[in-house]
Amino acid sequence: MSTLDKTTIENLAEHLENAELNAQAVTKITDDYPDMDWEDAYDIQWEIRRRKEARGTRVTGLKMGLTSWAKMKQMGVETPIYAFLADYFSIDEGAEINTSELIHPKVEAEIAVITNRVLKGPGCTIAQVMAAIEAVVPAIEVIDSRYENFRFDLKSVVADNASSSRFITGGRLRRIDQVDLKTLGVVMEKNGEVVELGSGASVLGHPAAAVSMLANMLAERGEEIPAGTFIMTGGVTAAVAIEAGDSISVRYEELGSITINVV
Ligand code: OOG
Ligand code: MG
Repeated sequence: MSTLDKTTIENLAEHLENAELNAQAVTKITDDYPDMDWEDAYDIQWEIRRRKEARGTRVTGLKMGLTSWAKMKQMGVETPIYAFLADYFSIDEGAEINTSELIHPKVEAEIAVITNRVLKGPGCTIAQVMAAIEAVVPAIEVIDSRYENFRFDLKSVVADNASSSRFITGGRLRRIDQVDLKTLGVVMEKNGEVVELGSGASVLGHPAAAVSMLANMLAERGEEIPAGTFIMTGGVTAAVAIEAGDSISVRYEELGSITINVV
């Protein structure tokens, strides 16, 4: 059930997208619309997606967020959410993260997958997801909430496309039978020092569970995960703030490493 009318959804989408494109923080939208509900929040996110696609931007992937306890605890929320990834979010490994384009970026170590068949809920299972994983890929996500001080509630962050901003893939690709997604270890280093570590099981007990949850959440809107979709399953550990001059390196068991330099 939505509570906001179409014009308000469109205005809020424009407002949040402008905050992203201009790298300018705004107050969280639930301050002005305290009664907005989940459907409103996703309506705003889908309207931002529609706006970008209408301008020729391509959606090149999907993500789940707030799937690990470390992330939930850090942000003070307990429900996973989904969002979309646009073509210009992708940065090649070796390229730099430019903080002048961002508000207050943080990095997350993520396990990503690429699927090879449609995944459709309701009732999508971990087993169906595992059978549909063509490749397991390491990723670093750069999140950048458009809200002041990176403070928000769930509805505000859903509307803000789950803070999505940039992501980097690299390392080495593996087939699903070459890794154990649960025990897959992840170590994040900032300027040569270990700052966060975890394993795949930190993500909803099994990273594939994040993908089945995504299929089941999309089904509520009559949507599915198309074959060939790149999906980030959510930060394994808490997110780490970055600033110009930092170097971030994440090592993934069996998947190599990804290093990014922040300028
Ligand atoms: C929301 C996005 C969370 C993840 O991997 O958990 C996310 C946020 O924390 O700003 O991308
Ligand atoms: Mg993330």
